[in-house]
Amino acid sequence: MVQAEQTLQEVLEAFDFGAPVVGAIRYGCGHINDTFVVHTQPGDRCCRRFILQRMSSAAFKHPDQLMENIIGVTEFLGREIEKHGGDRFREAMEVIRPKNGQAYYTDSQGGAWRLYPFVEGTVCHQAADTPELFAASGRAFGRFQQLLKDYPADTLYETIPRFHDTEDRLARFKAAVAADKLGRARDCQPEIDFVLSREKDCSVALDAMRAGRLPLRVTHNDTKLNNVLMDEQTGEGMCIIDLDTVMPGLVLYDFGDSIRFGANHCAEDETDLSKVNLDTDLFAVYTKAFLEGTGGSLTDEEIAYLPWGAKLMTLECGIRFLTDYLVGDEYFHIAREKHNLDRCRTQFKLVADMEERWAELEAIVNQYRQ
Ligand code: ADP
Ligand code: GN1
Ligand code: MG
Repeated sequence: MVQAEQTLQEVLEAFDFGAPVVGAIRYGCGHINDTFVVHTQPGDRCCRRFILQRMSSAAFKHPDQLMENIIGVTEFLGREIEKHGGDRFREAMEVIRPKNGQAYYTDSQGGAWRLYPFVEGTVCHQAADTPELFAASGRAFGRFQQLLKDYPADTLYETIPRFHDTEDRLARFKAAVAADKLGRARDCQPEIDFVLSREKDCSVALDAMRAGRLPLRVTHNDTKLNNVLMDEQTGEGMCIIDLDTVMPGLVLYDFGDSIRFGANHCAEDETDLSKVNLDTDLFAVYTKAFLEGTGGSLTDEEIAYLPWGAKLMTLECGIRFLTDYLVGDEYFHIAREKHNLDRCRTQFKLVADMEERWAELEAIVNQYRQ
């Protein structure tokens, strides 16, 4: 048996699935964790599925703190959902502990693994194929924000320090360009210049926060469309997943990251940039739905900064992809050469589109202010 298979076997034995395991295979399109779906066969009943994940050691240095956050947040969400008459086992994640009773299992190679029930009857979309779907994700992320509004933010660990600190992302990018350890900077001078000419933008949200104009809240921080499971029957947002980055943050991070990923009709790694365009109708649909989901709880300043959320999350993500390309693809999973550079280019094309249509974005946000 090769090492990877041996490790997987060891991990499967560390959990009690309540029935014989019939297989475990790679699953999903996440860029960070290694995700497997585990199939079990409980006697004469239907196959039960689980999501088994090896948490990324490149991204998360303290899996113990990460899991403490996730257990705290999922239990809190479960209680809130029950209070509102919902089904906590479909609308919130639930951590299944390994046999040793810890929050996760550490394998003999040092990998940290966690287990969740597979939320059945749901679909995970990679693109906003219809406005209704995108609106549903907006309501779900807005509601998520609402549900966590009384969560004690000071008990949350910062699982990735300075995650959406765009100034810090810029500084790390500059260091990667200066070091250029793989000689890759020559492939991407236009992209490097794109970032350098937007240096001031990187401080806009942080300046507003430091000036006390934008409050810290508990935010998800990774609100891609594929981090919400949609109900197969109703098409509504069912369960928010990928809670690794739930931390104190600005609401514009959650709004902006959804726009970055979803308000267009292309894959994040599309190589034909003529297909990469911001869809302002989708921007409008999401803005309306997200604001509805937050239940009128945002301040006027927060709402005014939403277009900046979209631009900054897109610029920052492009900077992160480009930095990872320059340092040798250490963080984001890649499937081909220059994958991170391709991803960076789609993000910068979207930023340029947003800049061109800035007045339109502001007008849309104004229209949906409550
Ligand atoms: P990553 O951080 O790598 O993106 P995710 O936690 O988002 O990892 O999981 C990757 C994919 O696995 C998701 O996009 C989704 O398709 C699927 N997934 C994760 N958790 C569940 C779950 N509890 N039920 C069903 N599918 C899930
Ligand atoms: C990662 O984990 P996943 O695939 O949902 C990343 C996000 C990026 C995104 C780009 C923990 O999201 O910050 O915006 O890729 N998550 C982490 O697709 O770094
Ligand atoms: Mg994910």
